[in-house]
Amino acid sequence: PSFLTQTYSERAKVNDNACAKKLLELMDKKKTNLSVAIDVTKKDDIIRIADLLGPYICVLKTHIDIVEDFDMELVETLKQLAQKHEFLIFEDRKFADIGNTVKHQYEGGVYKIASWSDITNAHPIPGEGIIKGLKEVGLPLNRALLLLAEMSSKGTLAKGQYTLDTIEMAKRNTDFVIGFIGQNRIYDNGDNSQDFLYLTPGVGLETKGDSLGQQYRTPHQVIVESGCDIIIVGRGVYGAKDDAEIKERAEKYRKAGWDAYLERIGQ
Ligand code: BMP
Repeated sequence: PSFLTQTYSERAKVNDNACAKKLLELMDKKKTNLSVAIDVTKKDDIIRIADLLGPYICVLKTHIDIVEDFDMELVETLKQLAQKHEFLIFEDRKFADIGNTVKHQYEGGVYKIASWSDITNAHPIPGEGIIKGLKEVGLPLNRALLLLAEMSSKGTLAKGQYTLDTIEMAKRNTDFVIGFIGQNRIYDNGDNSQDFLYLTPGVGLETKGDSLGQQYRTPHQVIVESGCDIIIVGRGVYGAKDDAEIKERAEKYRKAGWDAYLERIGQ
């Protein structure tokens, strides 16, 4: 059967990537396919929101280079919160350089991403060397990679043959690549040979987009119509007026995403 109609826990059993397995298991346990993008710029705000949202999310998505007062204590705290609430950390770094350069960017520099982020992502634009470089750092640490197969923004060049070639690249690197950032479940051969996870940003219930090209779809469109697995919501959640409303919004998106998943698997 297609992975589309299987439960997250069934898929966890047959996925032999430790990181993907853990993710599918905790999604099933916590009943959530919601990832929140905490795109705020102060350390204390990230920590406060992460602790607040922990119970509602399966993945905490960061943009670590927008944090004004970054220090390693921030990522240590996020790691502790990830343990406390059982979620994975995904640094949305969008690597896009040659293998040798991304290796350094992933392992070292100011942020030492590989030391704290379970999942990161890369553009396939440089060719397969980018995966090989990241893999040298990430695999020994049991990290995993997502490839950007499509984007949510208006006019994206990631489409058509580019997207199909991205999927082929992933199929050749299944020891490290666990899935995609994308808008549609493009590859599902239905024969259980390889289960890729689809994480989808550009999700909003209230608006259709922003003034800078972002385009939003609903959790139902993403999970049921497009067959993706995890909804990524940023401003739709953290852009609330206070903590109580942030929580309310997280629960609203969690429920919408989970109900859509139940509909898809026919439960
Ligand atoms: P928001 O829901 O506030 O629009 O945020 C979306 C988040 O997802 C941002 O962190 C953005 O960098 C990321 N993102 C996206 O919007 N579209 C993509 O195609 C890929 C992304 O990583």
